[in-house]
Amino acid sequence: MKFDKQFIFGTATSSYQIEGAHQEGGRTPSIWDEFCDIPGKVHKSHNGNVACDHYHRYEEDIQIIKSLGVDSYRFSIAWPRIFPEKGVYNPEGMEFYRKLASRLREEGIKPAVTLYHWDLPLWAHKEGGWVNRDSVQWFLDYAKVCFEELDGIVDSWITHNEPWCAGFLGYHQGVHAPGHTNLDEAVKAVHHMLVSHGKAVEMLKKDFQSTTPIGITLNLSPVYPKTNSANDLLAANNSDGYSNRWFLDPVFKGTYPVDMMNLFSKYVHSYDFIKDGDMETIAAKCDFFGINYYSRGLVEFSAANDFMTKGAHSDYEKTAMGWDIAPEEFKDLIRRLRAEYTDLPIFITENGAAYDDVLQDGKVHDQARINYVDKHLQAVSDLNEEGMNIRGYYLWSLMDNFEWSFGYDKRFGIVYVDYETQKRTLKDSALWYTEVVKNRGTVLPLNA
Ligand code: PNW
Repeated sequence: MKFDKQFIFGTATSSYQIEGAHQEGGRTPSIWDEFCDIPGKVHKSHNGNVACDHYHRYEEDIQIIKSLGVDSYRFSIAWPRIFPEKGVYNPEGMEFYRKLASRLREEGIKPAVTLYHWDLPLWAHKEGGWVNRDSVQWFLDYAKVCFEELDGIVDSWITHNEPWCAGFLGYHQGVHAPGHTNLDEAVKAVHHMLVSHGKAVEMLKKDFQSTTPIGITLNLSPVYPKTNSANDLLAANNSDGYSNRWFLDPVFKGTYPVDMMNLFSKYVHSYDFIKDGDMETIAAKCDFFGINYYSRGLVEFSAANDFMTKGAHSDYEKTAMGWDIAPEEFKDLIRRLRAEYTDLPIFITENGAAYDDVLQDGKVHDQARINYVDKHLQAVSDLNEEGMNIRGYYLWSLMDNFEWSFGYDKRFGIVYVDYETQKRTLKDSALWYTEVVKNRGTVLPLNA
């Protein structure tokens, strides 16, 4: 694999997953703080109260990022640090991100900043959260102060991370905060997230006259039918509609997919939450497109489910999440995006794998993670040879962290975190990634 000098190598994290300091600097709870307290929702009732204590250890963490030699670091801002109460701006919360972004820049690392990585302030949730259309304005108020205070020291903005997870896992499947199971709510929540995305893009460009690149990150998973039966093909089409097209179509074509609107209408009573001009807003032109890729879907028809189709068993090798390792399908996905949706520069804003890592004698031999990342980077390199214009790759994650409903049970980091002592240890994958970045792709054998 080979990458040119301009290619951006990075690592990624998000606020709730690493920061801790849940009651410091004026922060109030988010929906995740509350969700973690609901019995049975999060593995062993883990929460983000301390997490990786990054809020206090960010200087040390920046030194680790620097030692990796990466070009960029992707992190997210915790909205409840910025607006702890409705309409109340908290400059102390902003100070943390100003210090973080400035220190990164001093070390030559480009900050790529996500505004919404799922930690909705609890005050907003109490007023209906994303289901309430007012959430669009709340988000814009929040985005505005972030742009005012940080545009200029941030290298790129990402409005939303994975509205599929925030919307469908949160309001439809109930496995993420706020834990609701109502499709009618979920499509409204998604719609308001997407409108807030489009309006934030317009604000940065028109009101701020800023040239900082801005985009959105979607998690996409190409879906395949278990067999070529008509039923399985239908199941795959519907699952693709639920996971991918419900987001890609509005963002790039300014429409929701009609087949899915019809399917959803069993649960969605009316679409009149879509106001005049909304679809044009959602399709506001961005500067890049962010993709988080982990795995493919393999589905089979089940009479009980029309679009949340049944995951089929596959004989693919899997990560500790049980997710198929599927780099070829990643290539299919990118080729399809180029053919059907967009020529925008693409950034892989997340890719990585969880494994059951063991720390022994100060080392973690995570060859399986190296293999995973190696295969996917090879795919990126191949895709660029085909002219697919992928401009960067952010490995998820910089360090082990709070993996949402799996708590601290699943480790995605290339840096191992001992949650008792907060000691960080570079895994073999971190040492390997450092070499890849340094050599712009040439893989050296690792004498681990
Ligand atoms: C992403 N799924 O989440 C998030 O952006 C990260 O915060 C997270 O830690 C990472 O991937 C690893 O999971 C996802 O169920 C969560 O398909 C769930 C799914 C996909 C992505």
